[in-house]
Amino acid sequence: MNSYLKERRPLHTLKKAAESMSGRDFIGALKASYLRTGLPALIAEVKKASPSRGVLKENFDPVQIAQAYEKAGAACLSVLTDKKYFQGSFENLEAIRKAGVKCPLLCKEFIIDAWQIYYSRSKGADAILLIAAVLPDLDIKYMTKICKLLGLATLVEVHDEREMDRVLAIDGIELIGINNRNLETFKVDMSNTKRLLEGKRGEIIRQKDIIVVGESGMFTPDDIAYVQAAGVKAVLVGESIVKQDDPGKGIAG
Ligand code: IGP
Repeated sequence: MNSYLKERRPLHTLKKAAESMSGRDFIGALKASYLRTGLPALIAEVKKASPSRGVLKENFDPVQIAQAYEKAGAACLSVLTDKKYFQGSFENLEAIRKAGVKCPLLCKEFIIDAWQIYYSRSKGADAILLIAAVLPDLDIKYMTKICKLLGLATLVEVHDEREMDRVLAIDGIELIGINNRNLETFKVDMSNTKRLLEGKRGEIIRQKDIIVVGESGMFTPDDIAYVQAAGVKAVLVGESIVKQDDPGKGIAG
């Protein structure tokens, strides 16, 4: 069950709590980092476990990991809140926010209901994830509008050409994530990013000034260089850095 339902908070107080949160500029932080370094901005993921790999980190301390990422130069952080598949929690998101981490935070939750957006914001999110594979176009459009009202960024995730074309047809999309991992088979294929940014699609993305985030399965500087050459200006990395003894070192390397 969704946490916001479990808490049984009346919706008007949830709306107030969400609206009273001050946010950080997620997209601005990505752009600034890319301009400063000439390399894809890093969204470093606080991830305890995954359905394909099981537990990635024993003695998982979300605040410590977030602080190490920030110190090592991550532009933004992604915090998994989904419990069932990733052993994450909204408590982790809130704790990271309250610990004074300044990087803008992406809340990694499977959002299917607009109230989850308010809940995420009330727990400290600066951006949320919308997965094109599970949401109809109208929901993406409507939820993106709600996020704009609340000052949140939306990362709309696609995996294939069909989803990319659907999302490119929606007005107001500023950030698109291309997931290199097939969510049904868990297979990672980096050339997915390249394929989806070729030709007409790449042109539309440049025209609309959309930032593309390469997602999943990146382990080496060559992987980052590959997706950068394909046209991404940001990358979302979890497993390869969270697994290091010192997650900050994982970034530096
Ligand atoms: C990070 P990786 O392979 O570096 O740990 O991947 C991130 O891309 C991945 O966690 C992710 C994800 C998602 C998780 C991408 N899209 C949607 C949950 C839901």
